[in-house]
Amino acid sequence: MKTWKSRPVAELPGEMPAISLFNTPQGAVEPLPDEAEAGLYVCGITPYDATHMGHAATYVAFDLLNRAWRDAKKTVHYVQNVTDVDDPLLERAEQNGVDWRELAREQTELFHADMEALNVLAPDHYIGAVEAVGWIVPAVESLVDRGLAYRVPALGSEPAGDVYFDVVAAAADPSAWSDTAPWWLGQISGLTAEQMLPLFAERGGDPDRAGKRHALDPLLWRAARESEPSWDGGRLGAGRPGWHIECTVISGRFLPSPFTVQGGGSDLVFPHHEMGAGHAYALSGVPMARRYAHTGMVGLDGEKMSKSRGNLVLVSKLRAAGEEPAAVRLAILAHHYRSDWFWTDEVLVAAKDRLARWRHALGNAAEASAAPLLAEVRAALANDLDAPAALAAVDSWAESCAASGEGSAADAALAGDTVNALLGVEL
Ligand code: 5CA
Ligand code: ZN
Repeated sequence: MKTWKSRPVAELPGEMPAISLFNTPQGAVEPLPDEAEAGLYVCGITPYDATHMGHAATYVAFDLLNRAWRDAKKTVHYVQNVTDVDDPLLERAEQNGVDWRELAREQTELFHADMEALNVLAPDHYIGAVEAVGWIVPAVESLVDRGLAYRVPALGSEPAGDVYFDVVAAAADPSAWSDTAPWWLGQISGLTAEQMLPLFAERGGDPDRAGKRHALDPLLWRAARESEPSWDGGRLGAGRPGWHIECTVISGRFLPSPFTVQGGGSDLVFPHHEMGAGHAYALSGVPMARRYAHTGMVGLDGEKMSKSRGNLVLVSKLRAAGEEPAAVRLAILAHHYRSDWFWTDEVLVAAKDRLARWRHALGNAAEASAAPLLAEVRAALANDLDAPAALAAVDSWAESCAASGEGSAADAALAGDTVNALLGVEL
C-alpha cells in the first residue's frame, strides 16, 4: 500500500553511542544488538478515529528509534501494518452507515497526512491486512496441518470453520524447538493465565467461545458469515484473518526472523504481541523479534484515550485549529515514551513556548555550543530514548545562547540539524 512521504534528514558529524532500549519480556533496559541492519515492526492503526494523540505518541516514539538508528549509520528496515479489516472497523462502519472499505481508506489517508505533518519517517513497507490475506492463508493452513491450530465445528449460531491457534500444542510442539528459546504462553507479557483471561476478553479475544480447546486460544481465521466481508481461504474455506496472525505474517514476509524490535503501545503486550510471538515461533521455529518495546498510554481527563471511550484529541483537529505540528510533536516528546500521561491544553501551551525559545536561541547561538549539545542529545536518546532529557539539554543550550548574545551561524546550523534530525522537530 502507498505510504506517506518522509522529509529529508540531515547527516550529523560524529558518532551516535550504542543504543539501549527497555525490553518488555526482560523488564529491563538492554543494549540493542549492534548490527549493520536493523528491523523494526510497529503495529499500525485500525483505521477509524485516527489519528488520536495516543497513536501519535506511539509512532513518534518509534520514530525516535528509527532516527537514532539512522544516526548510528544502520540500515533500517521499517514495516508497519494497517488493520484494514477487523471487527471494530466493521462495527464502526455499520454504525456510521458507511462502506467499511471507504472508512478504512479515508482514515488511512488522514493518518498519513498526520504522520507527514508530525515529521514521522515513513515505513519502507506499509501493508494492509486485506493485502496480506493471500499470505496469511497458507500460514494458517500449515499450522492446521501441523496440529498447532484446529477448526471448530458448527455450534449454535456459529458456522463451522473458525480456526484457532492451540496455545498448549504450540508451546509444547517438539518439532518447533530449536537452540533458541521456544515460545510459551507468558513469554512476552510475563502474565499468569489468571491475569491473561480478563485482558483477553477485553482486547478482542473470546474466552467463552464454545468448542475451543483452551479459553485463551486466539482466532486465526474467521469463517465467512453473511454480511461480513470474506476472501478465498483455500483449504480453510472462505473467511477473513484473525488479528495476531496478520502482524505475524506481514512482519515475517518483510523482515528477517528474528527481527530487531517489535513495537506498539502497552495495550498490545497481551494478547497481541504474546500471541503474535507464538504464531511466529510456530511458523518459523525461531523467535519473532529480539526485543519487544511498548509505549505508555496517553489519556484524557483521567482515562486512557481510546476510540471505544470516545475521549479523543485528534491531530487533524489541532492542525485544522491552526496548531503547528512541530509543537504537537514537542508536546509528545516532553513525556518519556514508557510513561502513561494525560494530554491537556497546558501541555501544548508549554510546547509552543519551548519551540519559540529554541527558535529564538538560533539567532544567538553561542560559539562552540552546538557540538556539546549534539553529544548530550545523542546520549539521552541512546539511553532508552529519553526524550525529556534531550529536551532539557536543548532547553539549557537555548538559555545559555540567550545569555551569550553571540550569533554563530555554524552553531545555529548544527543545533538546528541536531533538533531536526534526532528529535524530528524543525526549528
Ligand atoms: N491495528 C492494531 C495493531 S495491529 C491497533 O492496535 N490499532 S489501534 O488503532 O488501536 O492503535 C494503533 C497504535 O497506537 C497501536 O500501536 C496501539 O498500541 C497504540 N495506541 C492506541 N491507543 C493508545 C493510547 N491511548 N496511547 C498510546 N498508544 C496508543
Ligand atoms: Zn499488530
